[in-house]
This record gives sequence, C-alpha cells and structure tokens, in this order.
Amino acid sequence: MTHPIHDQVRSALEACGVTVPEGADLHARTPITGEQLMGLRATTDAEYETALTTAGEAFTAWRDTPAPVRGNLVKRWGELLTEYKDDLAALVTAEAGKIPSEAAGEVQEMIDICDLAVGLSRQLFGRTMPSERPGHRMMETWHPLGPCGIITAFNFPVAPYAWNTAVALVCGNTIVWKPSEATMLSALATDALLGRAAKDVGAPEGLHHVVIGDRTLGEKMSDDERLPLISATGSTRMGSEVGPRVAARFGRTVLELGGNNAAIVAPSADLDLALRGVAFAAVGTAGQRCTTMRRLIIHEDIAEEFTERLVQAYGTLTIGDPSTGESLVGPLVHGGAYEGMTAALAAATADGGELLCGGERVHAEEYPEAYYVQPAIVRMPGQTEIVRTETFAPILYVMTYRELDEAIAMHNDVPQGLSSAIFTTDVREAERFVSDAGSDCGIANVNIGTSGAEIGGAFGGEKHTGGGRESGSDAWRAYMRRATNTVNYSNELPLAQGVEFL
Ligand code: UN1
Repeated sequence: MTHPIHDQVRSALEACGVTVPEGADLHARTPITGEQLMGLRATTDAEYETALTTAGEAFTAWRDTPAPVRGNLVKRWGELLTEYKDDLAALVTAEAGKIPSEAAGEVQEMIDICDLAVGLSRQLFGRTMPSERPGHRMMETWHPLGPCGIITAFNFPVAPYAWNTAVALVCGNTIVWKPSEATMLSALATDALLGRAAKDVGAPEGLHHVVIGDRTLGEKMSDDERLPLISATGSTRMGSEVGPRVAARFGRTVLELGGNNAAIVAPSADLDLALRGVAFAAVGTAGQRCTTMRRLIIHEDIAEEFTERLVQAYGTLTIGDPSTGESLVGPLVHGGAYEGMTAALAAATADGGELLCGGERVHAEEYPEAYYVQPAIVRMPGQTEIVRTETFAPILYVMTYRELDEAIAMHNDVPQGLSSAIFTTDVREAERFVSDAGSDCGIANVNIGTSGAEIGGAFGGEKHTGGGRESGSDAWRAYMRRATNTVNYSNELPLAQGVEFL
C-alpha cells in the first residue's frame, strides 16, 4: 500500500497550481518513508540565463513602482499563503518530515512576515542630518539593490525564503531562489502562490524565479555579478564557500549559518517551565533547527534532579510518522544525518561522556529507508571538540557549572553564535546574561528556549553563524543600498571643512 503522503503531495501541488518540471536529474523524496515522490528536471543553463535576464528587466519596472504599491503584492501573497496554509504545510511535512503543528507554524511565519513587510512598505525610513554649510540639506535615501539570490536549507524549506522575499520585494528587488534539493516541491508551491499574487495585483512579470539544482548552482549564483546580494541559509561549510565567492566580486551577503545553541539553567529557575522550554528546543523538528538547543549548562546543585526529569520527559516522546499527527518527533532528513548522529555520540562517549538516553534508531523494520531516532542526552565532563561542533540531530550535551560567569564563559566558548537562553528568576543573572558581558549570540532569551523566534526581531547570529540578520527590526536595510544626499539650495558654493578653492 502506498503511503497517503504521496496523494497529499499531489493534491497540495495541484491546489497551489504547480506544474512540476518532471525529469530525472533530481528526486523529491520524503524522509517519512524514505521513498521518492517524483523526479525533477534541473534548471538548464539557458533557463538560468533567462531567469537572470528577466529578473534584471523586471527590476527596472519594479524599482519605479512606489514602495506602498509594491506592498500590495506582498499583501496578496500573504492572503494566498493563508488560504493555502494546509497545502503548504502538507508539503513541508512531506519533504522536511515536520509534525503538522510545526509545519503549520513555519507557514505562519511566512504569513507574519508578509504582514510586517506590508507595513514596512510605508516605513523605509531614511534620516536627515544638519549640514555644516548654510543653505544645504543632508539626507539619506534607501534604494533597491537589484535581483537578490536566495539560497535556503531543507530544515526550514519556506520560512527563511519568505523572510528574505517579502522584505526584499517591498524594498524594490527581484528574486532568484535556489531551494534545497530536499525540498523542491515546497519551493515550487510557494513560488506558484507568489506568481498568482503577482498576476492578481498586476505586478511586472519576471519578479521571482525558482532555480533547481545542486550546490554547483549555488556556486554559480555566488559568482554571478548580476546578483548584488546573496542571502544564504544553511551550514557553516556552505557559508564558508558562498561568503568568499561573493566577497571576491564585492557582492553583499546575508549569511544565516550553523548554531550551537545553549541554555544556562540557574538554581533559581522555575524548573517546570525550564523543562518544557529545554525539551521543545532540544527535540522539536527532531533537532534539525538551526536554533535547536544542543548544550545545557546547568548549576551543579540542581543538575541531577533536572537531568533525571529531562530523561523521564524524553521517555514520553512519541517518535514516528509525522503525517499522522500523533508524533512529536519526526524523522531525520536522511541516512547521512543518522550517521552523523551516531558518529557524534561515539565521539562524545570516547571523550568521557555518559549517554543518559537515546541514540537508537526506531521504526527501521517498517521504514528501512527512513531514519527515526530516539533523541539523546549525554552528560559531558566538559566542552570537548564534539560539543563545540554542530551535529544536525537531536543530541543534548549536559555540562555543569558553579559560578554564573563560568557558565557564560563556557556558553560563549564555541565557534557559533546564533541563539541562547538563560532560565532564572534572579533579575541580576538575567540582566547579566543579556548584557555586554553576557551571551555573545544574535539571540539571547530569558526563560524561553533557544528556538521558535518571532519574525518581528532581527534573526541571525555572530561568529561562524555568519553575522547576517533577516526578518524583522531593521534587517530590511541589508536589501537596500544607502545614498547620502547633500542638496544646496543657496546661491553660494561653500565647501565643507572650510576649504577655499577658486
Ligand atoms: C532555521 O532553523 O533555519 O527560531 C530557522 C526558530 C524559527 C526559525 C528557524 N523561527 O526556530
């Protein structure tokens, strides 16, 4: 009997109006069973050229469209995303293996960023500043960049794309998107809805393109001078290839790369709340979020009790087919991820770690090509090399501390700097954690876990996380170029700095 996910995928694609470029270059597959869903044809060189040319042509029309009018496109897209939320979520479940609630949450992030971007379309503020010269005015104005290249990862097939796209579009840019090879169908559906929105509001043709291919296509985009910005979400390894390539041609990047996110649990913490916060962040999306909690730094006085309770909570997790709506933990993306998890656990135990629970593969008989695992907790004697490495699987390393500053130092002593949290009811500890001397991450939370950020804030992190910021706050500025304008409305020509000439 074929798994119902095959029919769900077909009907979701049909509902969203997708024509899949069928072929045999790449294969859409589902990690739920490990089966193939359909074969796809990769974007040809000629198609890539057409995409880049039309994205360039559309840009000249789009930048002349007033920003609030550009907002209408994103508003309509948000409406369609709301209407087809279940279909898109079904595709995300099929391709990324997310449980329905998390898949719907991902689509909700798209809808939310559309709302934000519509408002933003009337708020692309520049400043004015006093000129030192009489009869002069200084101001800054913000202008679109051009076609923006967006590269996204399998674990969030659609939300980071939407953070980039909704904002980049209202800023006046056009879009060329290369999704992960693991989640091409979700991408095609998302793009089809944007196409419908563009038609509905009469936006210029050629504003947005999906290109399909492997990493060589990402390299080609990184080298392409016609893409002034590359915004890439994925591993630090990927970023270390994209970053220098784009920099070599003086292009701009927004990099959102790996995390190695930790929570500090202090003795004053509300432990019931902390338990839930840690469990969701460590286990949600089967440990495959860039914001997944991978390290727990817990005060030695409460370590034993808290860890015991956490192990118990892990024992109640339902692991299995996410499409049934009955599991909390879906599959890993593929066998390579499982091997990575096994190798990390072996390295951790070789370093003196004690495996407290998890690590076993489950449902292997039913689904030999799918990789479901029991999330693992490992007590570590210290932060060894494997703890400092991001393994994209549900492994939580537990370390203890005595003094808060020691915990913060341990917290920051990893190459990555995406998300972080402290659980405490002591205001001094909480404030220290979010102060200059505290967490060095782009996201620092108090009494919530490391994952599940809202779109209103700027999203991204420091160090090997890449430094980029996407989504809310003033992240829009990355998608625009700034011009400083000095306007002389006098009849004189005084020079700045008192310089005399002619
Ligand atoms: C990612 O894993 O690439 O904060 C993005 C979160 C989500 C986004 C994660 N809002 O967990």
